[in-house]
Amino acid sequence: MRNRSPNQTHYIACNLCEAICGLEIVLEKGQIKSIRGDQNDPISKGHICPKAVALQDIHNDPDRLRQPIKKTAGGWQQISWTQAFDEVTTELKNIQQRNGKNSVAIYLGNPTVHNVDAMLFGPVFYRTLGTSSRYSATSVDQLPELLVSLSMFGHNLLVPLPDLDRTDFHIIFGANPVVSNGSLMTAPGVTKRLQAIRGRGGKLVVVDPRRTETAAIADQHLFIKPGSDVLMLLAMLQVVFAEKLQTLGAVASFSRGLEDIEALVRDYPPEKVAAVTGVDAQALKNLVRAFCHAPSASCYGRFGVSTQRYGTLSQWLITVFNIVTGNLDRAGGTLFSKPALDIVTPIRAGKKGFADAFSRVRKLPNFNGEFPVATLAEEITTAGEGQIRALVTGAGNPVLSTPNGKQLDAALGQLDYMVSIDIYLNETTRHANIILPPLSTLERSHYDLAFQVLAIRNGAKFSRPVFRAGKDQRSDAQIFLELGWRMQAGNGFKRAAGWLKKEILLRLGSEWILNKKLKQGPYYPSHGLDIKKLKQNPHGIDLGPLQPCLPERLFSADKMINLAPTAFVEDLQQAGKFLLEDGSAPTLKPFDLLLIGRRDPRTNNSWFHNSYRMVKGKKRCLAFVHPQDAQARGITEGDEVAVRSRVGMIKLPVSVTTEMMPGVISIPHGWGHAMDGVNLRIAQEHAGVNTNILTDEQLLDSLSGNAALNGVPVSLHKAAGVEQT
Ligand SMILES: Nc1nc2c(c(=O)[nH]1)N[C@H]1C(S)=C(S)[C@@H](COP(=O)(O)OP(=O)(O)OC[C@H]3O[C@@H](n4cnc5c(=O)[nH]c(N)nc54)[C@H](O)[C@@H]3O)O[C@H]1N2
Ligand SMILES: Nc1nc2c(c(=O)[nH]1)N[C@H]1C(S)=C(S)[C@@H](COP(=O)(O)OP(=O)(O)OC[C@H]3O[C@@H](n4cnc5c(=O)[nH]c(N)nc54)[C@H](O)[C@@H]3O)O[C@H]1N2
Ligand code: SF4
Ligand SMILES: [Mo]
Repeated sequence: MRNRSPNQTHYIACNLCEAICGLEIVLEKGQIKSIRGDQNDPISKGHICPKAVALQDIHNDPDRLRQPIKKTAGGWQQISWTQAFDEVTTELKNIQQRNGKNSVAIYLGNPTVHNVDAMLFGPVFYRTLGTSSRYSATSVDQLPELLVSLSMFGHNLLVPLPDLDRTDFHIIFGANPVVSNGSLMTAPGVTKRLQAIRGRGGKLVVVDPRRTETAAIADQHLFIKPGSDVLMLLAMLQVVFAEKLQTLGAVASFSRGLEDIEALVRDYPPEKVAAVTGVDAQALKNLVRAFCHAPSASCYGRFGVSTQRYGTLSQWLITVFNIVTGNLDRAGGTLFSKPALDIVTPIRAGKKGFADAFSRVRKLPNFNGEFPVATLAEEITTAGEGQIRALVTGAGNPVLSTPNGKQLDAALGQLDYMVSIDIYLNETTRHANIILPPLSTLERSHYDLAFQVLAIRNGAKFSRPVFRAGKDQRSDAQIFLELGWRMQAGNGFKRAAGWLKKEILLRLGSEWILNKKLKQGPYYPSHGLDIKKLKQNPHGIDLGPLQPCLPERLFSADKMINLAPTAFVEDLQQAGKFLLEDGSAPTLKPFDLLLIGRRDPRTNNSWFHNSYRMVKGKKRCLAFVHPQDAQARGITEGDEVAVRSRVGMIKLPVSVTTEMMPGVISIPHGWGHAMDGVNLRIAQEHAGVNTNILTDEQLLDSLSGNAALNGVPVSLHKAAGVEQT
């Protein structure tokens, strides 16, 4: 129950990151007085991080756009929504008429999945735009996990989730949840949950090239050379089979391919891979034995694993490791969720979901209808049939978030037309002809369609808007539906039908759709769970721990788990030879260090630096290197250094620390705001540099085309005397 007047206190889910913590927001005279963790949220139980408090800065930010702006010879000008919609759709139509549908591309960024209106109504616009030139932040992030789930379980969203609250042994590869608050595992207050594993006598092990904040609360940390996880995982599986520890447990009767896995891993004993991975063979064996002998165990790998050259193979082997140790679909192992509103629905008939088409220039496979964003720049700059001439971005900042950012920045400058649906004039949207700004988080209602599916505990929550939007503002629903019907091709009748559909959907709104789908969901019969019920429970509803649900939940045509998908096996056979012969990513002179990334509690990818409380204090855009690597180059703490890769060079200050593995350098992403034409006044004063000037658009996960943002070969020098290129 609300303990204050509803006009004063609001309970909502924070939708900045995947933890979806409950917030308590107290207003006084229409202004935010406080933002705290909602103690009565049954799942987040009061957890909050520093970013949630900055939601008020985004809301109040004078630089945030509230009305459309148009680039003119005399600078940016505010225009009416009607003019903006007219001009945007006329231009896009003309370009498509002249050059074909695919000449207009679309890129969707991360906040899209944190936005229920964009999830529900965006597709109306994408459909009438009718382009196959689609890209998103998925291919600089979790594409490998999705591909593994599709190939093994039959659906990209059937991601096995670690049962953190009940597991007895947890291994983390390439994730830093203490800082990131978790990804592909919605687990608010994750630090406490991880500490609780140890509290109940369990073990926590972290495998990471940096001794991270998560490693600091673990029983054991193992350094691993970036990009070599695939070898470590092969060796872990080799030990399982060599020591006859394999068991399929509950999934035995509907799994196939166990013998294939056994044959594949035979050639990778721990001793053979140790020189490449840097992981001691005995330590690896002990780890596997302890994992197998624990009452329950879960192995989890995330961003650092996915964004490397063998991202898909590594994610596959992590899933296989969980399965062959008997830990899939059991309490304390890994499980699937049972969401109140299920977005795991059958894939469109006639589509495989992967490699249904290949990109024009580099022939990279598409996934779920999207091409890898690493190929976007060349699709814009390479002339010929199908060349991209115009771009729509929605909630994305690819200039700062995708590999070879400088190349993409230049390519965006060559477009005939660009429109951005975004709340800021930033590094990417400065290239737009028109920017259409939707509402801010606090001005819209919300239901977490995606993250309830990825939650380690089933739950449901509906958030009402904290603030009423101004009358000149437009919601995502209004923007996408308006663009959608205006792009509707065909004659008068078809367009009239499109207009009618828009009007109906606008009237019904997302609430009506959510309510309808909740009523079709599994908790309507048992809990009466609909929108009304959620509104009566503003703190959210706990629907209990994850439960075994296989084989019913499988989407594969034969209702089997495929342990050894052919494409993965073939890719491994090719990669394996190379990995053992040459080491992980080749560290050829002059590129003798491997670059990895780093997150920080007060960043949110690229777009949270215009809040003073998020940037004040010590500089955080620093390169971290091991003392040995610094000394060899005459570098000391605080020096300005030059880091160079095949594609670019950046200069930034260095911090020398033994938390790094020797041979590895770490630089955070999301910085680099000192670009002409950006209007983020605070961010520009704390600009930092863009590490994606170094990441290489040619360095990809071999199977999926996901960007290998980690393990990039670079060189390091003192900056003095190094020419800017
Ligand atoms: N080197 C390196 N690169 C990385 C990463 C890394 O770790 N290292 N991380 C990668 C990952 S995991 C991700 S997810 C991507 C993110 O990549 P992107 O999604 O491309 O970038 P973001 O920084 O999330 O930018 C979000 C954009 O949305 C806008 N925005 C914010 N809220 C809203 C809203 O409600 N509506 C609309 N329409 N716009 C909004 C912001 O102004 C900003 O322009 O970056 C990736 N890039
Ligand atoms: N504060 C904050 N929180 C965030 C975000 C943010 O920008 N700031 N972004 C959000 C988003 S969009 C996402 S996707 C999640 C990501 O959340 P996480 O998956 O937790 O990702 P990171 O925190 O980047 O941690 C990746 C780890 O991988 C390690 N690593 C790098 N290369 C390798 C390798 O080759 N092998 C192994 N084993 N490890 C490697 C890095 O050292 C790092 O510690 O975070 C979300 N939460
Ligand atoms: S952890 Fe994520 S969801 Fe929770 S308060 Fe912080 S940003 Fe919001
Ligand atoms: Mo992400």
